[in-house]
Amino acid sequence: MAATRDADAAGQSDRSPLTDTDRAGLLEYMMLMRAVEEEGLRLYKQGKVPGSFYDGRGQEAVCVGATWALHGSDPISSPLIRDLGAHLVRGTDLVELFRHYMGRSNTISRGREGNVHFGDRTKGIVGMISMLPDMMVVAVGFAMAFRMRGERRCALTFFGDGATSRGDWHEAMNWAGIDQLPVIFVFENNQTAYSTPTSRQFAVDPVDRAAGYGVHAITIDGNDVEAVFAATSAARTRAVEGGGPTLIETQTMRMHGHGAHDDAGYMEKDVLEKWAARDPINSYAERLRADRVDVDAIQARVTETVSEAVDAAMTGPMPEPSEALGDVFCQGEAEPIGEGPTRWSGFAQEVTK
Ligand SMILES: Cc1ncc(C[n+]2csc(CCOP(=O)(O)OP(=O)(O)O)c2C)c(N)n1
Repeated sequence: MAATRDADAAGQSDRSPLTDTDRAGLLEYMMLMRAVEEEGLRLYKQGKVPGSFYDGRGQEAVCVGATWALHGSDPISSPLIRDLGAHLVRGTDLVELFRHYMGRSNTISRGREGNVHFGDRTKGIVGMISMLPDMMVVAVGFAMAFRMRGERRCALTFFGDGATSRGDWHEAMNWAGIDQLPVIFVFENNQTAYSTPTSRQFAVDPVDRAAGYGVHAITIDGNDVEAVFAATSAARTRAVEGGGPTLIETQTMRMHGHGAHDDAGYMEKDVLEKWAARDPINSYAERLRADRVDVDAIQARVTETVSEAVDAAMTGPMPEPSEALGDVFCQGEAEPIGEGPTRWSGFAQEVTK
């Protein structure tokens, strides 16, 4: 299977199924991700967020566009530290999220961590673990289960360029290719793994490597949310119809340091300026403005929502040290993933069984 770098091969065309409501939604969720992360960084600088803070500035189009194209029953394993938008599209509560950042107890992780390593089974999201890219293999496992049970579902996983040199990456690709499983690999090529540029990471582009595993692969503009939506939507159709896995390389740029503790002094200024001019939110806002969408109203709503959530989050209590060792192991049967009333964009409305 030859790799293709042609976006049309991903099923993109002028006949986008996106409605005006979807377009406004895509912009709103990208804006929401940025506003939440800007607040998170502010709270971190005020000493209210322990540890560090990680954001995905400049990469909002990837996680928002990809998640928009999934059905609510399609699990994501797992959104990474640049992929907050996937959680937001699936309906993560903002007050809980800010409490989580601040390590408060009545929240998703009950104060055990303040990072973007959380998951929520009820939303079909498996939390990430730090060892990258272990969760890629978990996504392939989901896809295998769907195949065995005859379910029309597909799994999606995100990974960065840094992950492509690890063994798990190759194992996941190989397994998905051999069994032609319903899985989507979203490759967030943000040009650097911490301070290591891609030129020092691989001699052969992972998109070209994919062909060696029997995985269909394409490259798209990761700063164009509609391109990400279209590529993921086509990959999902292909997956649930038995066409096998797809790797989507999204070309984008990490506009901040690795985390709040990293000033990214190793990045070249002119490169960042070039990418700043292609900011995914600004460019999409401009495009929608030309279509008479009230972008300012969307931004105002986002700013107000986030500000209210931060105020409400301040009241949460801190966790009791005596509870630290609870919930380490699963008691009884694990709950099913994403089989409840998960929120999703409304796309991919197919019967799942
Ligand atoms: C196996 C493993 N080695 C090292 C790390 C530490 N680490 C966390 S994020 C990161 C950089 C990952 O780069 P990339 O996958 O390109 O994602 P990006 O941070 O650029 O979004 C590293 C080295 C890790 N989490 N797992």
